[in-house]
Amino acid sequence: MPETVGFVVVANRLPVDLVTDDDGGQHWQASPGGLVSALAPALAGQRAAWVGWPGVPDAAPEPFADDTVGEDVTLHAVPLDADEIAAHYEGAANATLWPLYHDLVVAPVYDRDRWETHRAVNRRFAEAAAEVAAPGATVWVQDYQLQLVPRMLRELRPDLCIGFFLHIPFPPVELFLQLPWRREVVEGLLGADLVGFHTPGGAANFRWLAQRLCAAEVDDAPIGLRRADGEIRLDGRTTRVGAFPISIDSAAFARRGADPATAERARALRAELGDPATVLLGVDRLDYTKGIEVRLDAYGELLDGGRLDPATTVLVQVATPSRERVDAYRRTRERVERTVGRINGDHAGIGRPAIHYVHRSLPPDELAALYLAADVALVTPLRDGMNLVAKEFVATRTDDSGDLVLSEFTGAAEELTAARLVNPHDLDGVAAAIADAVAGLGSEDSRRRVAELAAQVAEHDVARWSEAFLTALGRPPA
Ligand code: ADQ
Repeated sequence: MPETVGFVVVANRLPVDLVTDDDGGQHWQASPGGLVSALAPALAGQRAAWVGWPGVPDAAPEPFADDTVGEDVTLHAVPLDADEIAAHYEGAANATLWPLYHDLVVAPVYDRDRWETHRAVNRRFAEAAAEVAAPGATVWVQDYQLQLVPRMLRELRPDLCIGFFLHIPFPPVELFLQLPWRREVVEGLLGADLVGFHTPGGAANFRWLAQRLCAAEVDDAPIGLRRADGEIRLDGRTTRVGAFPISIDSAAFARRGADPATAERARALRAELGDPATVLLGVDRLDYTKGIEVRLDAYGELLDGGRLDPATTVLVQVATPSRERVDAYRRTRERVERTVGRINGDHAGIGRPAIHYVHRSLPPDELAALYLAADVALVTPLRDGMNLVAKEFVATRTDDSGDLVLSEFTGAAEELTAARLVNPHDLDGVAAAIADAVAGLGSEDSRRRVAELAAQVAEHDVARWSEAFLTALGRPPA
């Protein structure tokens, strides 16, 4: 039996992935995504466990520790075989729930066999968590891949204090009702003591569904949570529901931004780009929800119409490879790359692209230098739970320069109201916002707004997010 601990994180992925080298050897490497930095403050200074999948088929190492999260956190691998990865991760999670929760940007696939496997995998995660949690422990379950875990875990271990946080949007009720397993998901989440969303709208949708699908009793009265939304009572238990907008380690980004080495690298990057007057920047996982094509099309139209000059303006689009085995992602990549090719074909000079497209992940220092080198960040998702790139961009810039074009359909837009907010479905509006941002660079208005954005992110950092959630959950202090 593994040693039990008082605080357990359950997430689809471990903080490290098992990577196979060219010579057949294997090593652990920090896994992609921001969950490690989001949970680091909550994990610090206590014995804890992290239950998750190691990122490759059939890996089943004994519990171990890794520097990524420190030696006090034991990592417990949940093994998945290739069929389970296809049915649960690529299927139910990323071909069903992901598009359903992101406004049906592509059509969700409703496949009964895949859901069956999804359920079995959720049970395996619940069993692994039940095994490492000490009596009365706090267990924090993360995200859309594991929505069935809270109830399964509650049945195994009624003594636990269970929290759940959804990192993606919780959809409008009309869309959610399409899901053949809608009641199972709502009941799954209601196994938690506290369910957190990025926005009050997500929490409100969930409460409505609990009432309608499970005949739960719902109480609107504020209950003392920060931006609380209420309580749901079902079968003699109470689940609290609230909005907890996630953030970043704002001070770490500001420190990197203020580091002379970052400024030096930013100058070098601009020089490598040909010292253009204006640098526009997009940074995303290559995902159809991120609206990469929206900003490319808007930029293309601005060049076509002569409103931006390709001789003095460049767009840098960094797109991390993501979910490349899922069809819709392969098609998105093809479309993005075709559009980049077309715009460069129409507008690039020899050796002087209008768009620099980078299809890989960048190390943190390089990303910070890009945030500094750019003038205007373009964050145009069709739907996004929060969007950390918008926050990272403003946190890195410590001199109030630059501007942020931000989709209204991100969680971030509810907090970063001083950004240039756009409807990503309105191409004219997006193009106008980009043109206005470029024309207004250095103006009193843009400096005031960027200062306001930076102050918002500095104050509401990720430590505050986890603290607010765990306090509302009632976790005993570490
Ligand atoms: P994601 O959809 O992955 O997260 P986002 O919030 O933007 O989206 O986070 C992406 C992270 O990856 C950022 O920290 C960014 O710096 C990093 N990143 C992106 N491209 C990169 C690149 N090329 N190189 C290096 N790093 C790169 C999900 C939800 C979001 C929610 C987060 C957190 O979809 O809405 O904000 O979880 O809850």
